Amino acid sequence: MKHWDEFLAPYKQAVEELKVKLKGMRSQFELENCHSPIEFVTGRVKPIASILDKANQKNIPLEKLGSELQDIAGLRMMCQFVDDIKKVVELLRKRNDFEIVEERNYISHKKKSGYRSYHVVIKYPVQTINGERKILAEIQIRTLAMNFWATIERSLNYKYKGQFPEDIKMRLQRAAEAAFWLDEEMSLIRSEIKEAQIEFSRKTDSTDQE
Ligand code: 0O2
Repeated sequence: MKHWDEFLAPYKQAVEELKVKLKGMRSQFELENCHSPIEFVTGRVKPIASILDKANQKNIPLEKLGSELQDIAGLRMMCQFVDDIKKVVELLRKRNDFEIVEERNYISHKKKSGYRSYHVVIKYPVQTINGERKILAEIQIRTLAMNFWATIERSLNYKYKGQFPEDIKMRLQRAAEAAFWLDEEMSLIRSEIKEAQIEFSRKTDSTDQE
């Protein structure tokens, strides 16, 4: 147990630090009174049982967990609109407090399950009393609709251990499509709002000049 505590300590520290940093990005948008592409941020250290399950599934020996399991430290950034995801990824790419080692785009290439999300794997330096340690962390960026679907699918997966009955499988596929269309509709409404705002500011400008 002490061994796990020691192993997980830098991951816990990284998750805490990254939550503060990523939530800080949202606060900065609020301060500037502009639309924040980040709705909320969550973070977790993978439970030991899940680490062992995944290591087993992927044939990862325990001594290679740190270098091969990328999501022991996991962060999620939720966005309102699909376009916001791109903005968040660009903001992450500009940061110099970590290095991006991999990006996986499950939005343009959704998973067979129907899962959509953008994954950014980073190498994050943690300062410890024994010096710096660089650890891997995974940031998942997704819309509220993608998150809703993934959360429900995850709990069903837990219940059925991945062996979904056919009717549930079909409903999940339909729900994934519904989540996709919800994102599409919201994006369209969003451009409507933008256009209305431009129109409104043009009108107020011209009345000011009269
Ligand atoms: P948890 O409970 O979130 O920790 P893989 O081989 O596909 O399992 P890999 O290669 O490690 O995964 O990387 P990937 O696919 O980029 O990231 C895996 C993580 O993405 C998962 O972690 C989930 O968080 C999420 N994810 C991927 N596919 C699905 C899916 O079909 N449904 C849901 N709900 N989430 C998914 P874990 O460890 O599986 O789970």
